[in-house]
Amino acid sequence: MILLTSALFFVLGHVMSQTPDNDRINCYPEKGAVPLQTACVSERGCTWANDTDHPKVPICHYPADYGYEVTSKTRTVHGYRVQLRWKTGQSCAFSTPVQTVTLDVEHQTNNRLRFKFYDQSSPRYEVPMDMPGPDTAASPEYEVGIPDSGLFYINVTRRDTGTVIWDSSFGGFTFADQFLQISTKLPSRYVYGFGEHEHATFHHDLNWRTWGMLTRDESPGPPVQETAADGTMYDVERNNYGVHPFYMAMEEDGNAHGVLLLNSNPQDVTFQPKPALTFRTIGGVLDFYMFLGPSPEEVVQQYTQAIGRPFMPPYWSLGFQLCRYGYKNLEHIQNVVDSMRNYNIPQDVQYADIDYMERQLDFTLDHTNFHGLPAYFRQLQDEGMKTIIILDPAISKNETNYPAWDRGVQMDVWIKNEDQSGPAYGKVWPEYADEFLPGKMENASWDFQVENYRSLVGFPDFLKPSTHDWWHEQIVDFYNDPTEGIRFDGIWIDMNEPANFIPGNYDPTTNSGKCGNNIWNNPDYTPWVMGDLYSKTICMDAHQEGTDGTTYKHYDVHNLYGWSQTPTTLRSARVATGKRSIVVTRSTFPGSGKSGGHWLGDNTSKWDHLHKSIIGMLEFNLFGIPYIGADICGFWGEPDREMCWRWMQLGAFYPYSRNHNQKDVIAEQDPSAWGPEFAEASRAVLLTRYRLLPYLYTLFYEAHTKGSTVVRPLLHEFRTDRNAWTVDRQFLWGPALLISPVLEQGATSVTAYMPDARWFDYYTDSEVSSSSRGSNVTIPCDMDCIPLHVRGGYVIPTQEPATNTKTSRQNKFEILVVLNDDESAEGRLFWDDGESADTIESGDYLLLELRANAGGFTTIVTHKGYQPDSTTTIGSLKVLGLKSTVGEVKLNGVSTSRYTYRQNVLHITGMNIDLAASHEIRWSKTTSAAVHLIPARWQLLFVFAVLCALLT
Ligand code: MIG
Repeated sequence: MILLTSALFFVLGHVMSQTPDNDRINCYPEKGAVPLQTACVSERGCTWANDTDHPKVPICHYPADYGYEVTSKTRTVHGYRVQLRWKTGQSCAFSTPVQTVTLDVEHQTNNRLRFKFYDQSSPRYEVPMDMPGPDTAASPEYEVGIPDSGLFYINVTRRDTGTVIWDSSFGGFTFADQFLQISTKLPSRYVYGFGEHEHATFHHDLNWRTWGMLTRDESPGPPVQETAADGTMYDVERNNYGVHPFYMAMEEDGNAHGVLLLNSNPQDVTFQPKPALTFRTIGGVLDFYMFLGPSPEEVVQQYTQAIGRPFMPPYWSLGFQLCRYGYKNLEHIQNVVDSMRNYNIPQDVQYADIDYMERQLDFTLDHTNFHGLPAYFRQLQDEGMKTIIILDPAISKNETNYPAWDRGVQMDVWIKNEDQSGPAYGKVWPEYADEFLPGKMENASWDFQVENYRSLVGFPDFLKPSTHDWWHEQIVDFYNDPTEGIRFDGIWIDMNEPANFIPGNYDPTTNSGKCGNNIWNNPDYTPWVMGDLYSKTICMDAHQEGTDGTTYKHYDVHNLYGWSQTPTTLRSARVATGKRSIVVTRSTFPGSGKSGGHWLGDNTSKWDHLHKSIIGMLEFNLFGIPYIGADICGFWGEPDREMCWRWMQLGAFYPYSRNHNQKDVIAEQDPSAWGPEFAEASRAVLLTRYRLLPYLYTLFYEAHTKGSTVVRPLLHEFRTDRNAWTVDRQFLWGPALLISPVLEQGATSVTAYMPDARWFDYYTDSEVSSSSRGSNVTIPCDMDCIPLHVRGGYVIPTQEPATNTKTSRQNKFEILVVLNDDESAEGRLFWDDGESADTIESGDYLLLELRANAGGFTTIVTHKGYQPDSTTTIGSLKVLGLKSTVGEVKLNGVSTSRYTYRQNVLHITGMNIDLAASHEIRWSKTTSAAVHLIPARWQLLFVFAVLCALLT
């Protein structure tokens, strides 16, 4: 390597830079920009260098000394306050740099660090989210480095290993009004998170990839093409429904940390192969929270401690759920439910999509096609099933006597236009009443329909307290209305990005959308999101209101729309139903997991979406939203039978297991629609799910109380195993159940990675050869198969299944003990009535510790606040992995003969012992086996001793 003495030099006509390719932070980051040398150097203050062949290395990049200088650094109670000054005369490509920026470093706890850049002299927008403040940090796991003077940078080192986990010593740090940027080096190439997007792999591709974050009604799929300034095409990754500026990164030694940028403005991140990461946002402040782990699981626990722990779902919501868009009438739903029952396929929940409404108006019923729906849903409930209805946020203004609109006006709930002269109108689903329709044309183009059929709608401002009252009133009234209403059990909230079918606010002159040309709608820098900021939504300059007279630009809070709707919807559903309820929301933000689950949106009935759904599921577990699943068998497009079959097998292991279909799809894709063989395969895999539900439910208890993941990436359990860092075609339920689904057409086997642990085949109880530990195995897998393995060291509570949870909950428990190499195992069972609200808070639950070793198994009741029905006992116990034979079994001190011991599997049946009591089950070896364990030279002595003992 040549020693460089100046910043630039020329070789063969190329402008060279001394900054290595992978250290170059792009100074022309805007979409479709064509960098110009003069502008780069004179307007942007950047370095021009075209000395690379790599098409993605930026030609125009920030000089290493671009940024702020430290003017003072003082100690504070919890850390430091640092004052920064924009370097004199430095250019900024986008908006106005804040001249004096304050950085507060807070050592919040030993494992949580916050550092926040803001403008002390002029308050800026900050996310209205309750985050915990500083607590004690007596011996922090991190150390923060900031120079006392000169060019500013910040680095963070993990104390006990010396690993630098954050290092912003790159050029380009900017804190301008509408362009805030900071870059950091990454400690490894293994980075996970950021959303919501469809990623091709769970670990990020760091080869110059940019991901925009702006909540948008956008189906997951491949990048879209947009046209650059010079007419060439470039790719933009799709920004999907939610926004999660959070990542977790591995360090080379298997430690992990997480970073949240608490910022809700439109933003993007760019990875480059240094490895490094650049954050760019166009408003708010740079408020970082760092979580030190050190295990990936601890990162998520610490992250959810800060943003809020996941809600506890009702037990029924872990059952199988069925939905489609385009049920034609009540009979259509009834036929599907009947057909499910005819095949005895488990089902807990039946949905109604917007079809049930009159002209897609919230809180109405289509009396022509769904007149009997409320009665039918009550009947299903009486039979032990549950129901979920959809609600969209946008409310039509073109109705007469429509309480949802009229009360909304009275209570002043609508998001307003910029000058606050009225609501910011859009057009979404709701249609005009027939008498207002200018000649309905069913086969008209989408644009024609939107222009001519669709009403103007207002968007409730869910940041505003009066909107919560209004929404609550509508939900409760609808629930209780004897003619119009539906007694749902849960609510599904859709279109809450918020989605709008016209670009921006309704403009009567064009009969379409339009936004004023200003810094909110057309900022200098538009992050890498599809289209304009306001495409598919309302204008960014729209006016919103918070508590105590706070006002917001939609620009700042657009990403919070679904986030602000979810908790209030859950509260209303709880009040209406008087029970624990559930909300499934399309748009999410950090903290959404406290009150909502999520489905991965409008996926496609294509094979690759099986794999993508696993990645999405793993990501949402990182985001603290473990109640997650994808539309089983796909939303768009006609499903293929084999694909749908395999998808039912995979989907049986989504925490949120729902088969859902699009309206125009002709095929029914529910598991009863494909004939008896398909039905039988779906029934079998769903029964396996139902058998495992006590374990899944307990994992949700742990997510709710400790913030653990439910669906867990392999790397969370095997963090020092590099192979596990990239596994995303398999996943775990908690620590103990490994799921290795078939994801390819025509496959008759699965290649599964078996991390270094003791594993048993769930179905056959046979042990996986110890030589396979830490390697790939090929598992033959016919159409009936989805490989499941249980892990040594864990006790898994299961229950005899049934076709819905109301019944299965009364069946006997079957405890599965899977011994580790040292013949120990442990686990837990959380159990309550499954549907009362706040049982954990009120203590109305049962918690059992389950422990086993070579000689026995105990259940210890550690919390006894619930007594199950007398039928719900522990019926059986199965112990895998014993190393010696069993000759005697004692149940609470009493010998029993109701057991078998075959091929190292002890199976004790007919136990029927009270679930809510502590028990001890002992087993011992037969004498001959015991003698076997004694070294040969002692055997004679042993026999002698036994004889003596017998004689005395
Ligand atoms: O514009 O309610 O993602 O699950 O079936 C489509 C109809 C509106 C989008 C949701 C989808 C739902 C559909 N909705």
